[in-house]
Amino acid sequence: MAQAPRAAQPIDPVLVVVPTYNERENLTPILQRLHESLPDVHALVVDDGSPDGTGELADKLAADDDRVHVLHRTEKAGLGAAYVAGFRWGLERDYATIVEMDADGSHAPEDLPRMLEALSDADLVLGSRYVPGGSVVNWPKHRELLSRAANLYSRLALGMRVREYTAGFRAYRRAVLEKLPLDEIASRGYCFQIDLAWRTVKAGFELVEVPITFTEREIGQSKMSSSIIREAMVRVGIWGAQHRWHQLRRLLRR
Ligand SMILES: Nc1nc2c(ncn2[C@@H]2O[C@H](COP(=O)(O)OP(=O)(O)O)[C@@H](O)[C@H]2O)c(=O)[nH]1
Ligand SMILES: [Mg+2]
Repeated sequence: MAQAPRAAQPIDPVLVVVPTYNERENLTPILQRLHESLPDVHALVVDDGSPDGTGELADKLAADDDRVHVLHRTEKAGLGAAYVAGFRWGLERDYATIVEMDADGSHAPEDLPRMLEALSDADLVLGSRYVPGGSVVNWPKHRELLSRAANLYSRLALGMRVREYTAGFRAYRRAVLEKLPLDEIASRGYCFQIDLAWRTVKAGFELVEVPITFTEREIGQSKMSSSIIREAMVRVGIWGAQHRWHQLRRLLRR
């Protein structure tokens, strides 16, 4: 059966997947803000056995609120694996849109209605810091430099017209996640975001970026590490080399 045109496909119901590792202090306020901003959306907390009790807190919040769900995983396996598990959970149910959002308050739920509106003309909406109107608040200079470098590197390697490949606040139409081979996604750390943006565009879906304000966390610790950076550099380098090789072969065949 032919797919209905995008505009005819529903955006609701919406599931917001929130991965957590040691975010006990941040979880209640972020879910509260989410539901103040969008009362009808559901949230799925994907906790990797946080030692600080985030998972138990999530269970309590879920017991009191039908809009909150929890997926417990036994060990810290990286952001990518947590999101893939969350996406599968959403796809097994009837959600039309699946959102990625951090638990630490860096992604403002108040920006989400605008992002969802932009889905009427797109299949994937990225909340971007680096498009006009986007901004960063309280981010240490070294983190901004690292992020800018990662995005420049990704642009040089992959050549897509995307300003923020690494955006971690984003909304997917269900059709995108149904089509992408979730089983094959091996990216564990933050290069998961680059991986999915790249696969989405290669699969022929429409990606748009809308400006957001990113505010560095006030409570808890970042899980960024040198192994996460190394993983991204190696994987993006390989994808870039493969992409350029295919381009060259196409050119030579002409
Ligand atoms: N479930 C799960 N969540 C994670 C993992 N690593 C990071 N997160 C969550 O992903 C979000 C972004 O991580 P964060 O450490 O704030 O990254 P930063 O903003 O780049 O410094 C937060 O909600 C974290 O709790 C992980 O291995 N498993
Ligand atoms: Mg953070």
